Amino acid sequence: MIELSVQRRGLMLVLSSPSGAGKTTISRAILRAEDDLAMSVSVTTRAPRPGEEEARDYYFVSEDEYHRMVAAKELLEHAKVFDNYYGTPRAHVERELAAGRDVMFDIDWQGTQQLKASARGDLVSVFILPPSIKELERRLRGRAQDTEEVMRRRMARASDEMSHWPEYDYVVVNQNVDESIEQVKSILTAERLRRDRQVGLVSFVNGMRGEN
Ligand SMILES: Nc1nc2c(ncn2[C@@H]2O[C@H](COP(=O)(O)OP(=O)(O)O)[C@@H](O)[C@H]2O)c(=O)[nH]1
Ligand SMILES: [Mg+2]
Repeated sequence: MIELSVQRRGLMLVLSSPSGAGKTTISRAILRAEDDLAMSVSVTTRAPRPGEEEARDYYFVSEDEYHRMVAAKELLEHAKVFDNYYGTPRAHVERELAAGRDVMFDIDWQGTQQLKASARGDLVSVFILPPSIKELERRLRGRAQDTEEVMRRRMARASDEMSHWPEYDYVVVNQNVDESIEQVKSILTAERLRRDRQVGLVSFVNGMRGEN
């Protein structure tokens, strides 16, 4: 049996959320479950946290290197988030999309706006909200041994980031992580089936009609 597949245009799946809403857990699970989906690994000038790995979590770069990449237009989008610089290396994303694979991004609202401006038709954006502010605070506390002052700043940032939800195509409230994973997978499945992304449809259907 030959495997039939209609040639498809790769899409860009953006996940944004305030820190602590569960985005990393969700994106890792989706990456494991989905074929034809690559993760965009960003560059950042912030220091690696314990447990973070070069090239898996981020490419950790100096500020000089970051500014060089910006000037050389090697970043598809870039932004200062809180106290550090972040950006999406362009070459990897373009290679994956050209090969018909989808690419997932964990970027903030500033980066999402830039991608929207440069690639609206290929972009699918999802905002992940925590189920409540209490739960967000609990998750942020669980993760670090921060002082009260640092904790207050993290909550204020989360609140700022959260205000950007209306700029996204989809919103998932992460009450139950397994359910949220299924919901994001459903978004991906539906978006892959959009008529205008299935660029091989004309020849596919013409081929069938010509066979009669
Ligand atoms: N615009 C943009 N934002 C990014 C990029 N990489 C990560 N971010 C965002 O920067 C923020 C801080 O990320 P991180 O330092 O990993 O801390 P986190 O809040 O614990 O996830 C998050 O909102 C990320 O989505 C990037 O390449 N571009
Ligand atoms: Mg992160």
